[in-house]
Amino acid sequence: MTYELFLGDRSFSSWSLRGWLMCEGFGLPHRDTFVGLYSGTMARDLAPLAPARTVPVLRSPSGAVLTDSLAMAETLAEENPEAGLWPADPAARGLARSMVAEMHSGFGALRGACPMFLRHGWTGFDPAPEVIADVGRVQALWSLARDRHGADGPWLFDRYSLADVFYAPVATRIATYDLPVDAGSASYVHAALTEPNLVAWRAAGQAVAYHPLPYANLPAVRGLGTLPWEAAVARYA
Ligand SMILES: N[C@@H](CCC(=O)N[C@@H](CS)C(=O)NCC(=O)O)C(=O)O
Repeated sequence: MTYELFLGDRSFSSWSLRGWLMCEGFGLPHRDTFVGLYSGTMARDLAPLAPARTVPVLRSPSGAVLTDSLAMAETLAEENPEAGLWPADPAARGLARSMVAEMHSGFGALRGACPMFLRHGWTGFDPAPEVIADVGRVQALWSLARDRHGADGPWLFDRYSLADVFYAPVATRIATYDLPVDAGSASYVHAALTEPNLVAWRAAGQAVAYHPLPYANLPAVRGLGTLPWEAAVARYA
């Protein structure tokens, strides 16, 4: 029983990272195919998976084709009840589902101003008030989950769950752009960035050469300094 996973890019595609972590993070066998997210061939590459338009896409051994990360997450949880993708406790599961849904549909300011960027950290980024507000809401959700359900470990709930999958790219954005967070959130960011699957995903992406480097010319990052990735992560240790 092997899932087929269609992904875009390891360094810049936050939704691809989520799609991969929701398989890899729970030991679900998957075969990965990278489509031409930046080469112009994506529509052609995804044509056999209609109505897929974006990455990630998942083809289940059941034959179902899932074209959105939330649908993928729910289908993987439904088809693998023993894998523990959602927290077991109903109250925790309800909060995890709410947080995942809010991530999927929200945080537009943070996502717009701070694209996921796993090559290196930036220095001197000046977040707009709307970005600060989004980070404030993220921190409120993280501390609520951790206070109620995750106090004994590093994750949002008692065990690594889909909530951690969906917030992993947010943790990378906080570290890359050096966004100010409280101590509890900083330690969660550090746990998310040093999680072995995320480390492996990022490392594999470093081998890819880009001409030009996507997102490096965004107005928001023009004129900023750069910092090695490890130093950016260490800012949250
Ligand atoms: N709602 C979708 C969003 C997926 C998405 O926007 N993926 C980006 C890559 S990170 C993409 O495929 N962009 C190409 C495009 O929009 O044409 C999901 O949750 O899977």
